[in-house]
Amino acid sequence: MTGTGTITISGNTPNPTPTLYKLSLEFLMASFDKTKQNMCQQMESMFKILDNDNNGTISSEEIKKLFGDHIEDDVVNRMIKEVDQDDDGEVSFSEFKELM
Ligand SMILES: [Ca+2]
Ligand SMILES: [Ca+2]
Repeated sequence: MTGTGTITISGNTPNPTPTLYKLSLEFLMASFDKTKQNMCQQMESMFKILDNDNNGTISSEEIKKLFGDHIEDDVVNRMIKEVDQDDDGEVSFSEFKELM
């Protein structure tokens, strides 16, 4: 079989125009903002779950209550120390947010 041996490429290879690129970038940024907002809300509800007595801070007791026997005192204290910026032994919401 002796064909023509040529492969014809239909000339229109789509080139992303700068405008399109900019648009998709803006779209990406917009969806990123939404995700960020979602994450904030998730963190807030997570914080509320952890803050058992609703006093606005998470104490080691509250973390232990949540994890039960699955977590050692040492681990809990280390966790708190890492985020506890004002060194009061408890994690406030602003300290908690720094985790993310
Ligand atoms: Ca609390
Ligand atoms: Ca603190």
